[in-house]
Amino acid sequence: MLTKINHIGIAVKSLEDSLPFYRDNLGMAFAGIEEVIEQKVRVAMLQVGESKIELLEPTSEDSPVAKFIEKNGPGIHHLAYEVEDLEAAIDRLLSEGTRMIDEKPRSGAHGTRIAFIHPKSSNGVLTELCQHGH
Ligand code: CMX
Repeated sequence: MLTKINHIGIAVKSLEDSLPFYRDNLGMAFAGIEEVIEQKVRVAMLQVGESKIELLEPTSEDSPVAKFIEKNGPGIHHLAYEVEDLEAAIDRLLSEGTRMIDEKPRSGAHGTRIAFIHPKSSNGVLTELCQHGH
């Protein structure tokens, strides 16, 4: 069902303040900043081999990322796996009793379609499934 790790999401208070460490000190290839309105975040993507690091800055106080930072401080927020068929993956997980945050695909960064699994069903790790294209 899963083909690879697409990205690891890291919650940050400010992209401008946190980006230089990843881009300049760690030397990751910076692939640009994008706002994902539906998720209330601004996202900076950095490429590492075939995977990415996604820095997430909340754009409003009711963003899930704002809530996360308030509770835990900045840090690893979620893990995202790539799938070939998102609807099929959601259906299979639901039929097996997995608690999905998204029972239908939503829009993610860079033209992906995404669905989150609730951390209560994935051992405390917020887990995203993503598929390229629409
Ligand atoms: N990782 C692990 N656990 C998390 C978590 C995270 N990122 N965020 C919340 N939780 C846990 C909390 O610790 C809490 O656990 P306890 O009940 O044991 O205390 C529980 O989930 C409920 O958390 P909450 O603070 O009350 O927050 P909500 O229930 O309002 O929301 C969640 C939690 C995961 C459902 C919500 O954040 C969500 O829908 N996330 C998916 C969307 C998202 O995160 N978007 C941003 C990224 C977008 C992108 O990458 O494009």
